[in-house]
Order: sequence, then C-alpha cells, then structure tokens
Amino acid sequence: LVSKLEKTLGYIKPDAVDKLGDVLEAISERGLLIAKMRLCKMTENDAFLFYQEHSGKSFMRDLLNYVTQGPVVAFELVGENAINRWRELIGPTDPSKARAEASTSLRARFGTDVTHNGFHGSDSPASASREIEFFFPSSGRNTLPNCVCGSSTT
Ligand code: DGI
Repeated sequence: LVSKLEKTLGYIKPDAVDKLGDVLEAISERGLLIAKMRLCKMTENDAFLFYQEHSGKSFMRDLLNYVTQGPVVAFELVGENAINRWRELIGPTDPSKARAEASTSLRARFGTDVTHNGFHGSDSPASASREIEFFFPSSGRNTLPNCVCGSSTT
C-alpha cells in the first residue's frame, strides 16, 4: 500500500481555543505538520457556508451559534493519511461516546457534548480542499470579514 501525503483542515472551536497548547502537543506527537495556522472569527454567513451540507438538520442553529461565539484557530495539516489521522486524533463526534470508549482523543479530553465538541476535521479529500480554500484562500483575499489575524488579512 502506497502511503498518501495529504492535507487536511482542522479547527479548534471557540470554547476550546484555550487548549491550543495541548492541541499543538498532540499534533506534534502524531508527526503531523502545521503548514498554515490562523485565528479568526467566523460570521454567521461564514459558518452557514462552511456547514451548508447540514443546513436542513435539527442541530444547524446550535452549530452556527456555537462556532460563531468567539474566534477559532484553524490550521492546514500535512502528513501521510493526514485526513484520517487528524480525525482519529479528535475522536468521535460525541465526546461522551469518546469518553465511554476510554479514548484519549481531543474530544474525549476537552469536548463537552455533541454540540460543543471542541474540534473539526475534514472528512474527505474533497472537503479538505474546499475547507482549506475557505480558511486560506489561494487568491489571497480574505473571505472571513471578521478575521482577527492570519496569512491573508493584509
Ligand atoms: O465530522 P464531525 O464534526 O464529527 O461531524 P459532522 O460533520 O457530521 O457534523 C458537524 C458538526 O455538527 C459536529 O461536529 C457537531 C454537530 N453535530 C453533528 N451531529 C450532531 C451534531 N450536533 C448535535 N447537537 N446533534 C447531532 O446529532
């Protein structure tokens, strides 16, 4: 099996941004590299676009309120099988399920509940490309109007 060098998009949701140090340590231990990182605040519209596939779901309103309640820390991660490895590192969507499995994942350690689960990870190469472009636009234009700082703000 040939290993794949992949890119993925991860972000720390607002209420877990203070766990940045622990997250960087976990990323480093797993041998993933942070190629880009930025702190920014998503607007309601940003979050709606990012999560448009969930627009009909019952939890959409809670999800939008949650991810717009403060700044997030987004990063582009690079490594072999980075998409799956980052998703393994963050753990199951529901932190209580993660804790029941005695997992040491980031959601098990720092998540609160299925809404407030602390972390995001792209789920496929297509989502990774779209989501990297969302946070780190190749045009250099800042598509996140409330961005506090980052590679494309100037
Ligand atoms: O890839 P994930 O983030 O693990 O999960 P996802 O892409 O299916 O859903 C995106 C986010 O939406 C997830 O991180 C938390 C929220 N969500 C997903 N399923 C549920 C949910 N929130 C609630 N309250 N209930 C759900 O069933």
